[in-house]
Amino acid sequence: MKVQDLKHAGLKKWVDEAVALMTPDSVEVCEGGQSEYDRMIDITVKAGLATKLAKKPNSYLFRSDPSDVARVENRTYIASKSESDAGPTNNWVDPAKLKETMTGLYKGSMKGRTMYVIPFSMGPVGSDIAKIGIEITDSPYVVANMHIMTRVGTKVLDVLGSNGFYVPCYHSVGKPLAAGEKDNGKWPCAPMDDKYISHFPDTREIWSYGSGYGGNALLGKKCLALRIASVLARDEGWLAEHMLILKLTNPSGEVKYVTGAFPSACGKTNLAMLIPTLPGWKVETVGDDIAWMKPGADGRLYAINPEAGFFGVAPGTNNDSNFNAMEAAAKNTIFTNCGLTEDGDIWWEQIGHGAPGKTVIDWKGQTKPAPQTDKSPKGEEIAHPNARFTAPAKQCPCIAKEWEDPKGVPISAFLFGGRRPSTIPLVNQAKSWIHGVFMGSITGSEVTAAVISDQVGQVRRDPFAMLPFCGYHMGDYFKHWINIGKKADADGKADKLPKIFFVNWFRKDAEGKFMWPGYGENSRVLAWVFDRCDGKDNCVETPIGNLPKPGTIDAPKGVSDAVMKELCSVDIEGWKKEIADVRKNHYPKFGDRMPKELYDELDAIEKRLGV
Ligand code: GTP
Ligand code: SPV
Ligand code: MN
Repeated sequence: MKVQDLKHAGLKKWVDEAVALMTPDSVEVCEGGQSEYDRMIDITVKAGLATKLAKKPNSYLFRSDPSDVARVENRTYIASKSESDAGPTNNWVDPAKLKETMTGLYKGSMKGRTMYVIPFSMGPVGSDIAKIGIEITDSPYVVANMHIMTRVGTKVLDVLGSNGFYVPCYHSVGKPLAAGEKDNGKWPCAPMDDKYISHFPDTREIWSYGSGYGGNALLGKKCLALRIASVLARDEGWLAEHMLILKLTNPSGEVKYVTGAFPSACGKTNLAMLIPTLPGWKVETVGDDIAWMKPGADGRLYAINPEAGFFGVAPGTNNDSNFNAMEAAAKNTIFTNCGLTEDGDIWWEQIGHGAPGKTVIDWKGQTKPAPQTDKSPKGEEIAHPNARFTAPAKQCPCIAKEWEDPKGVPISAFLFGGRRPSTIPLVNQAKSWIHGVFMGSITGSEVTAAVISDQVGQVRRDPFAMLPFCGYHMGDYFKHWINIGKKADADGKADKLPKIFFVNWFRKDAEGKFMWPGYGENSRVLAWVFDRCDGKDNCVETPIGNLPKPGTIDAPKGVSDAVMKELCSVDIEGWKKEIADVRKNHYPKFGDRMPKELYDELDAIEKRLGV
């Protein structure tokens, strides 16, 4: 479709301005559909950027530039009008200044390339909860990924009409081509210091430059569905969260919907697609990364998955740990930074087997001896630790039938968690909504390879798993959560809100081994949560919250009763240290925007712990 055929006058003007600034060789409005997807892939194959996989139908492998393998938090900006609105956890630059700098970078940045204008819907097209974005990009890789991750095309323009609201999103890889120059197999991107992932919350705009990687370039995902949507949610009274959504059915056929907020690469996709080891239980997937939730007339929170695909972590995924993800990614899938086997298949660490043949090509394009097992020494991985698959959600064998229901699904429980080698128990139920908000606010986790950072492996506070994704002041975000509880109270519907739990699959023993087997065995915790929501007598009250009564979670094979006891008890000394750190280093960061209610919770837990 041509730009002059756009019916929305504001949109047409915005595209014309972008064309004048970025000077692409040609412009194309994406219509969606298989032939457009195939054409995008074909362009990348011809440019030497993608390899067709002989072993997986209609699937392709891309290798990015080594500098462009994950989100870049220190190049990510929340450019609100006032610095204080961005808060202490976001990078801030004056929006006018940032636009000036980036306009300089965008000038001529699409020379030698085609500009694609992608109309996309986050959420089912036309749903009341859905939001429309328009992404301008010079990357056919981005167009193809957006086709899988969002709903793209003319049908979105039809809903937008001639004056509808959309979030304008600029994206350029920042690598113009000189006359006759081609990518020639080299992933286009800009040097690190020229990369910018910028958000303008007051005007609801996104400007991304210099990176082609997922979270930096597929702008519907973290940029729109979390950073901008969190601001819309604050203003409109709903929640935009970094949460999976799952449907849990017990052996009697009763259903509850549960969400889980864990930081990047901490197990959302795996929990969302879990195959229970507990007989008779069933888990189905509604979403694996992002949840948008609105209060219904009945006082319950209804969640939709705004995405249409999975952008999942490849390493660690195998037929035992996540069979459903392997199936989802068995065809029509884009792989990024995985290894390539001699027979034309992907390979990664912990895929469950060594690589066939004599050699593999690693994520940097180097030929290496084929690994005999599925492990590689640290630093010598064949797949990048943040290698990803982009797979259509509808291909997932355990996708819930209601996953595209525009009304959303009513949530019974929120799980918060992270990678904590010590202190934090396997599962712990908050005593109340406000206690749950307190627990969400102090969440900590080891930093993973999902972000380019020298902190990888260190524990950092990641409140609500939203540290890199909250588009405004985190103190105000805590207040927003408190207000959801207050409003429910005022309406006499507090009992309709989800119950809040804290989980930790990542406790380690003295030898550094995981004490809990995780994956399918996490169903034991889900079952306990399910029963807790029904008020079953399966918990004991402790100073930190409600923990499982001994015997109410059966130990999985290989886990001794002593280990089970350790996982489900309160480490008083560890908690005293934890709380002291919150008091000294965490809460003071938020200054006078830190809600008093959470300081009251801090006082109360100190008292219970005997501080
Ligand atoms: P993002 O897509 O970055 O938001 O990640 P995510 O939260 O969806 O994480 P994902 O489920 O992809 O898991 C990340 C890594 O953690 C993978 O290597 C998994 O194999 C591993 N993992 C997931 N669940 C568990 C678990 O229960 N125990 C252990 N030990 N590892 C897990
Ligand atoms: C994450 O980092 O939380 C992801 C991958 O889900 S990305 O799309 O890059 O944000
Ligand atoms: Mn994520």
